[in-house]
Amino acid sequence: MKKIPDFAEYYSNTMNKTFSFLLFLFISTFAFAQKNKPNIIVIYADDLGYGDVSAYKKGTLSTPNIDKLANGGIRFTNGYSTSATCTPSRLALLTGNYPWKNDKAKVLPGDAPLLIDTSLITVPKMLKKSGYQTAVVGKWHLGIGKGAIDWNKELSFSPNDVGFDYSYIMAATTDRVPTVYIENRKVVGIEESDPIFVNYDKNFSGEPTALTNPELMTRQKWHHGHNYSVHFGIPRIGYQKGGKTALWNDEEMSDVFLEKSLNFIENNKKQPFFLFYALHQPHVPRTPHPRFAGKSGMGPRGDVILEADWCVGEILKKLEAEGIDKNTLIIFSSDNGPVLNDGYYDEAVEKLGNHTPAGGLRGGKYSLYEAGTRVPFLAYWKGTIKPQVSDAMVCQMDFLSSFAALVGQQVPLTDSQNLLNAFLGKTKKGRSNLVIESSTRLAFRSGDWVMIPPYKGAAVAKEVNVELGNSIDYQLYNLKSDLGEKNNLAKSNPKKVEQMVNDMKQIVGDKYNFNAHPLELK
Ligand code: NG6
Ligand code: CA
Repeated sequence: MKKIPDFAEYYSNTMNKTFSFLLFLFISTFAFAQKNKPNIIVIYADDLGYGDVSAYKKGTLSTPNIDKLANGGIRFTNGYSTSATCTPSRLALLTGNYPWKNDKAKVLPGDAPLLIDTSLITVPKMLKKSGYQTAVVGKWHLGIGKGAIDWNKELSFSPNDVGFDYSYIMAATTDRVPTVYIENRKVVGIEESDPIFVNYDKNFSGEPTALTNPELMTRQKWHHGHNYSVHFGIPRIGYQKGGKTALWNDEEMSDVFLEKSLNFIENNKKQPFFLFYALHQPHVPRTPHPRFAGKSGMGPRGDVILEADWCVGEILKKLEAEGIDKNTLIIFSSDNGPVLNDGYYDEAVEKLGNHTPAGGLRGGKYSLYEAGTRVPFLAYWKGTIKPQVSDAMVCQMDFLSSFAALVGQQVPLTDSQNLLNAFLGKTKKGRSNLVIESSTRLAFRSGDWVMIPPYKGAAVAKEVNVELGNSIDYQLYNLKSDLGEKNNLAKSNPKKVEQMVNDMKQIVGDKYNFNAHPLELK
């Protein structure tokens, strides 16, 4: 006869089962949540070339921490920014739209208004809908405010208005005024008794510049441009006056941005977070902390790359120490390709030695050739992404749709493609094509081919000494057999040119007069 359990036994059995079930539910929900809502960190270097990362090109510069991401995750060999300069690439990364659709998406001055329409979806806005805490730390360069800015008051139209819960940024670049940090909506350290003023057209009367007082340039001298106000012994672009208590120390910048990033991770480790860690290296002026000065043997450019690499290592250490390394997707990339002389005498050219920042690609920053936009591109997620090299064509513009797919959000139609499976290493299939941009000139990458339409202008940028991609002839290269873009096949394969022009027109629309030769903006 079946024993009838007494109440205590019945109760304890049922409770055990209920408890086990709840425990199972809790663990699986937690595991599900972790898989579907990992922390996401985008580490975004400024002007770092395809060959500057040793995992891409073993050379004279060693980047062991970035290599950890490359060797423990996916190293994309066809990873692109949309543009060969900063502002447009960042716009595309955050909004998922081709930047050349916005006529104002050019390298912005430090007092430019916010470029992102606050009604648009952005990566952080989308992630917030899935419960993420979001932050941007580092270089912004997407504008602030919406007209004349009073830097001494609360700033409107800051990163906090386009989806970031927290921001600690520089407004534009290290070589542009104002040379101050901005935390959320306030200039850090500004005092009422010494307000700061900024002007890009006209100097403030009686204020020194690099031209009137060259002796102020104790740390670096300008080579081209960069001859306006001088701060920290370095001449900049634009005029500024006052704000002495708020002005940054360039050599400490790397540590400041790292510390803010580590604090954000620390404060948000118990919930999903998105951190856009926008490194300022190796953009000019290159000012390594004394800990790194002289360490690369390549002058400041090499030194600040080592400094940036060290920062990546500190982020990895922190994630491990907090026990969230297996729950964090890290993407590492760069906003555009490399440049050596970008306006200062800093020995980047003289001390380069055998190092090849472009890693065998043609051109560099500002270029329509591959080195302008094909950049280091890594995806790392310990325990989830299997180490591999992927030749899938991926673009930073694809983060919006791909991250949305990861966290289960719907996003409006943009130019961003859902390449989540490529970013997780589950497929080597990426985009079939991509329009790349440099200073309002466009080129078209499709499959293994790239077609550069004819453009007016210098073949080589005079001061920076980079091949821009301008030619009066169409250019066509097969990147599979000719990665260095040495053999122009346009004349021998006019059918391919025609097909690519037609495909490009489908995307670009009537922005260009394709009947003009060279091409003209309409
Ligand atoms: C150029 C600057 C260059 C750099 C670049 C923007 C001069 C002569 N050159 O105009 O130094 O600041 O703009 O770089 O001023 S980016 O990476 O932010 O796009
Ligand atoms: Ca840049």
